[in-house]
Amino acid sequence: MANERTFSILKPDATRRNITGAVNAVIEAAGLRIVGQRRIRMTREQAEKFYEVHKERPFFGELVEFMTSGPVVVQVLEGENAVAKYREVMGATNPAQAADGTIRKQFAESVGENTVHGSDSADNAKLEIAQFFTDADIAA
Ligand code: DAT
Ligand code: MG
Repeated sequence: MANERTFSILKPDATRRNITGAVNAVIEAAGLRIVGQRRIRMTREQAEKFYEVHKERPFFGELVEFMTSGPVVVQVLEGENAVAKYREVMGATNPAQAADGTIRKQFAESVGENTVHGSDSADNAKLEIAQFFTDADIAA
């Protein structure tokens, strides 16, 4: 698989605890390059749209509340197999099930407040990147 891009979010639990640099160190140590990065406050509309696929799930309201509860850092990551690689570096959704060395194992507080988002497919990565970045915001 050639060079690829994925979309990442450092969630409000990461900005609240001032660990965005520590998380970025794990990302970079894994060989992923941060080619776009911006710190924003997500609006309710942005969060609802971003997680639309989960809107029927019982945790949807909680998820939108959390994602709008503080600043987030949106990122474009680039590297070999970036989508799958970042999912591996993040670890399982539930930090209790995440493998040693993963971001969620090291830093996440709960399944709801799990420090990072990463795209689950190359197609979704393109859609998610386009929701938050223009080409001018990305420098590879
Ligand atoms: P992932 O973020 O690993 O792709 P997902 O797409 O299934 O996981 O869910 C999106 C987010 O929704 C997840 O990061 C945290 C929240 N979430 C998922 N399952 C949950 C649950 N059982 N209880 C509370 N929040 C949950
Ligand atoms: Mg997901």
